[in-house]
Amino acid sequence: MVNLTELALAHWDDSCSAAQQSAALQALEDGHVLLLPRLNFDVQQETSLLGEMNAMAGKAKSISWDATRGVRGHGASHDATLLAAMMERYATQTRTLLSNLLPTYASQLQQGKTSFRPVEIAGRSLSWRKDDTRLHVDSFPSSPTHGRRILRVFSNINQHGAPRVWKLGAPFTQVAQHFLPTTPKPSAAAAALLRWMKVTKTLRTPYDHYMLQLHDRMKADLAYQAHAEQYTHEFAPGQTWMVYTDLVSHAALRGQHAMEQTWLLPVAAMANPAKSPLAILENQLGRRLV
Ligand SMILES: O=C(O)CCC(=O)C(=O)O
Ligand SMILES: [Fe+2]
Repeated sequence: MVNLTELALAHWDDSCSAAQQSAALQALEDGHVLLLPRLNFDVQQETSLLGEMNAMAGKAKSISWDATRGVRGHGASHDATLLAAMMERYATQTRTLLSNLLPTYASQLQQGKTSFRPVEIAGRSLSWRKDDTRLHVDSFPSSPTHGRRILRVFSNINQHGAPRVWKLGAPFTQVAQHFLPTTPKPSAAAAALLRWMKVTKTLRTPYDHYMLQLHDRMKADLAYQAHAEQYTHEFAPGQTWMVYTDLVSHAALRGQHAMEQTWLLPVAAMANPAKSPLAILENQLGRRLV
């Protein structure tokens, strides 16, 4: 059984009932994917980009944008102004959606990167660590979160009817139980060195160490990939979904043309912080991690 919760919102600025708000909050914190099957990200102004980007197949897996650094990862020939406008519109619309749907989070959400994913996933050749067709939980090697949650919003903007096909895997408590016993302990000296060498933007806390280890160990373990509990789900074009990708084991198998917005949330802003990866790992390891 795939853990999916559906809400029938049709516009990014729809107001939400208290019942919808609490259903959304609970679903996300419980590790469900919150599916908004009628919420489409309109790319009419930028359809030219979608065609042009076909030519990029095999290159960067995503083009990213944030307000301070602008567009990154696009080829010189691509229209950075049009790309930036599309990305900024996606960031703004997801912010509006979250403020209506998750009002208790709204003031605490920190905006992360926006990405546009122009390349077909299937057949891409990437190192195992970057290969998102393998089940994993998200952890960013150079951007430690210090325990903050990674909440991501995705929209399938494929114009040719192609679904975005995901796998969803075992609950986080099981993932942690499976991998923690063989995971090496973090080293404060190694973390300081990584910071000094600017490999990480801030100090890699023990929490970030364990999350990165889980990400890597899941992806590297082919027996785990083959035998772990997993379900396939297809997100149709025109659909939007959001999920805590630090908690939910996921993989993206097929699909082309998607938008994604990352939001970070302090654990204290959750309705139930005990459901965070931080609390689950601290509980299993019997120590503080941040
Ligand atoms: O591109 C996607 O659909 C999801 C890929 C993924 O796992 C990720 O971005 O963390
Ligand atoms: Fe991921």
